[in-house]
Amino acid sequence: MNELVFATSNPNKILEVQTKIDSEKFPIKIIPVPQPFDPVEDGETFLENAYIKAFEAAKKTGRLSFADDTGLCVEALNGRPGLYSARYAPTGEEKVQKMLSEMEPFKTLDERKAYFTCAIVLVRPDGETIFSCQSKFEGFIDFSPKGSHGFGYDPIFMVKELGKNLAELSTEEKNTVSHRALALKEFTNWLSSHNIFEDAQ
Ligand code: ITT
Repeated sequence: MNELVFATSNPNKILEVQTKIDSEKFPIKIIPVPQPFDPVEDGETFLENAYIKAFEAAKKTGRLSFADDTGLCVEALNGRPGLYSARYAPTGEEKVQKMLSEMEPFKTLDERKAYFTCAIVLVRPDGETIFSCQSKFEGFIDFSPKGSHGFGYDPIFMVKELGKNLAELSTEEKNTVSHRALALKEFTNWLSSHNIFEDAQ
């Protein structure tokens, strides 16, 4: 089976991506990049940061590699934490608590609009980008955390259509709606119509 290296140090992302690829029976084997893997993400956009991670993994392994760069953008906070979502606070729990206290002044759901964005970039070892896309998944910042699945900001990200927060969804359920699932869908659609394995690696 053809293989792609996934440039991440986040095991939750590996689980979500693996589960999505398996559920679609998509004929690609995902190989997590060998750890430790911690490139400096100093890009000015999500796409630039995804490229930095993917290229670093492609150089390290000599193989086609992809990365996902994700952020939570909150309307009332002028789009913060956005590109700085990983550095907002050290742990998932602390991120959630800090966000809840920053959002304290905003008392109605309408004032608590937010979205996750997920950029995916696929890079060859010579540094050429062969695919990129970016998704947007809209929701609201809840007034308190709910659920125990997922990671990061999932306990406070409310999906209005489902009446649930992301952390209340199983990996399979999160994969039917999330920012990562939307971007992955675009990625696998593109992969099905392009034979990148013939001469790319
Ligand atoms: P890699 O860069 O190694 O892939 P990361 O966790 O640092 O792992 P990102 O920079 O893409 O990944 O994500 C920034 C932060 O956003 C991350 O630390 C999480 O706290 C949060 N995050 C990312 N994806 C998320 C998701 O699906 N649900 C909730 N929070 C998420």
